[in-house]
Amino acid sequence: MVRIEGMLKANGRKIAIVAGRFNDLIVGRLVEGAEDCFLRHGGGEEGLALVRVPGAYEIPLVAGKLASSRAYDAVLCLGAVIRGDTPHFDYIAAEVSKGIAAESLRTGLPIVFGVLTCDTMEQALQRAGVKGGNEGWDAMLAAIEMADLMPRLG
Ligand code: INI
Repeated sequence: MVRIEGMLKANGRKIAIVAGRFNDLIVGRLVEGAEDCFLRHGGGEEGLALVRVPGAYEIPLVAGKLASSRAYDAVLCLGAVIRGDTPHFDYIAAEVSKGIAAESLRTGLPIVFGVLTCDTMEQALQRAGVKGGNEGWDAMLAAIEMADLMPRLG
């Protein structure tokens, strides 16, 4: 049996981060976690690009454009959608998740989903590394693995 898997090495890799400005208290921490993960896995500062967009809803369009450019090995999407008193949350959460998946399949490039969808700000803070793990760090790890895996598939 041939086993094919991606290594967690970011040396020489180019990854674009697309991050929403909405809920920046959370998203800023996700960006910090993602950058830290990339550097700790051998990536260089010159290998990272950060594109800010107004909110999570705008992420898929920009992620798709970056993926189409073929200038990056992967695109990492970071955002935070937090439930309010109206159904707004459901529309944005559905569109951003569907949109990111669609752009990744359309372009054939890994576009990783690092968008938090939480009921409360407290849940979001916990997932942004205030108490424990940082989802931005975890999502970057997935991006590094996928960036290494894709060229191995031929
Ligand atoms: N954008 C987010 O990233 N998170 C949210 O929680 C959010 N809420 O709740 O409204 C949000 N709204 C903005 C949206 O993403 C767009 O930027 C806006 O609708 C303009 O298209």
